[in-house]
Amino acid sequence: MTLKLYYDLLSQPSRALYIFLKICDIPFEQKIVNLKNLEQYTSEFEQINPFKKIPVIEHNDFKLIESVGITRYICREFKVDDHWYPSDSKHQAKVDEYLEWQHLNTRLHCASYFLIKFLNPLMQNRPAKPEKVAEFESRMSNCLDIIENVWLKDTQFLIGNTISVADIFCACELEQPRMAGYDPRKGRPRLTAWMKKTFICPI
Ligand SMILES: N[C@@H](CCC(=O)N[C@@H](CS)C(=O)NCC(=O)O)C(=O)O
Repeated sequence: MTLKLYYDLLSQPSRALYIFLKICDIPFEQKIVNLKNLEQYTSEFEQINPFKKIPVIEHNDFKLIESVGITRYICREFKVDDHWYPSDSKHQAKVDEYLEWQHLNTRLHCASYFLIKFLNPLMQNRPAKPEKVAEFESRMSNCLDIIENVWLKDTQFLIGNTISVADIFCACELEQPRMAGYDPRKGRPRLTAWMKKTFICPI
């Protein structure tokens, strides 16, 4: 049984899966799809994912896109320590709650800020418009406040006091604003403590 991961470490959901597979000691073949070289648009890759996005896995003849769905599949098919994606129905549902929420929150807002502030100006060779940056920063900041005040209100990790895949997904998204010069820790003590634990990941 071979598992292939199509990825590029520039991509946050790719990074989340890459880290998860490594941390769980699950062997996989690395298939880099270089986004900078637009390899996601080649006809060869279009056969693998008609939506031209990464990550994708191939497990023998079985192909799967969408990082969250892939994560759940990996947890069913491979030996993964329970705390990453708990088998207890209610505990698992809480991890799923974050994984569903993050698409239109952490992921959307951190990625949009990164695009407006950093990537678009770099690609288009012209400075970002300050009012646009401020607008996207404010949306992202509201979302980070929700992580601080709701998700991390009384717990050390996003779901309870043990690390789960939710923390890996969140950490990978929070690297985007950091690369664009925004420090999510400022004024957020719970997020700061969580980042210290999650980014080093002592398990
Ligand atoms: N919902 C998808 C998102 C996948 C996605 O947006 N991938 C981006 C990289 S982060 C991509 O491949 N972009 C290439 C493009 O749009 O050209 C998932 O979680 O897997």
